[in-house]
Amino acid sequence: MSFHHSSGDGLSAYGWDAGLEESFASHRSAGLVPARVVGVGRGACDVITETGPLRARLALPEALDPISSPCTGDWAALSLGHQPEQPALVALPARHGVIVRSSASRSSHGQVLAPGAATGEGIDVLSAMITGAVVLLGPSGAGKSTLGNTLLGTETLETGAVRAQDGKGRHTTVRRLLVPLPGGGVLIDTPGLRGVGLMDADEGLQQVFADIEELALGCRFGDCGHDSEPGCAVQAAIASGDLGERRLAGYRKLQRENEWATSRNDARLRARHGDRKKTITRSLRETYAFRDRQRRT
Ligand SMILES: Nc1nc2c(ncn2[C@@H]2O[C@H](COP(=O)(O)OP(=O)(O)OP(=O)(O)O)[C@@H](O)[C@H]2O)c(=O)[nH]1
Ligand SMILES: [Mg+2]
Repeated sequence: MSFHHSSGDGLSAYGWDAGLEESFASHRSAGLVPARVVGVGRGACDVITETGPLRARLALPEALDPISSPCTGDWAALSLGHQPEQPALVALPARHGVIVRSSASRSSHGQVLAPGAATGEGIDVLSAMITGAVVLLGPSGAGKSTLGNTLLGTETLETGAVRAQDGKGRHTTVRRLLVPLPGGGVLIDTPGLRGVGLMDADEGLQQVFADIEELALGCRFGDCGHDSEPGCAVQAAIASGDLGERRLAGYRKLQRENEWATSRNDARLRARHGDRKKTITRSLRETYAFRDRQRRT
């Protein structure tokens, strides 16, 4: 088996093309091979290479911005190494068309265009419209995976019935998954977020930094600040090299931003409440003044 193909044969189904090959030239000459990230786990990710699927460990430079951590759908440069060395993901070529963070929380509901995902109605039109990558976004139970399966023509993606009492989803899809579409292009199924905006970012935080949230379960204290508390599993992971310090810094930054957004929202609610009180007081004052005038006359 040779890893040195001149073009990404097995990768074309995943979107590899001449343009990408061209931009990969410097990585090629450095002995790296292209791969597409199809799933991300702790410290490793599932990738598709020209010669098939592989599990690669992450060997990205610490200097990288935390947002540059590999995500499902990313193109990556892989160092295959020598057996028994595990292939390593060493660089992430520039992303195109990335949504870093959306604040359109109010309009995010029902963004999944599901023209009868279960019945297949309108699917041919939708399929014909898809080029490149399509990402299924929306709340749990919206039918993202069902629509994905319809587009794929297979039952690849796991789906789950909504809860009987309130019709909400059960978070069936737990991680992002990339699969090639039969008519070209790729599809990324995602776990359902309750909201995509900052106001509801708690859950997003849990998903983007699932590794840290998972580590935090092992901390001695439930409210561990991952600073200098004894028995902190997050600091232990940093000490052992399992977790990068920059990733924790990125997590903290987003967490602070989220707390700020939440408190701002609370302040706005309090202010609105205050306004109402002012209005009531003013109208009461006017009522008393009116009565006083009535008495005097
Ligand atoms: N009747 C009908 N049911 C649908 C449709 N799309 C999805 N469902 C049902 O809704 C339920 C949830 O669908 P999923 O595809 O698992 O939803 P999801 O958005 O992937 O949910 P998460 O993975 O939890 O984020 C399943 O029982 C589906 O069969 C549809 O177009 N019509
Ligand atoms: Mg799903």
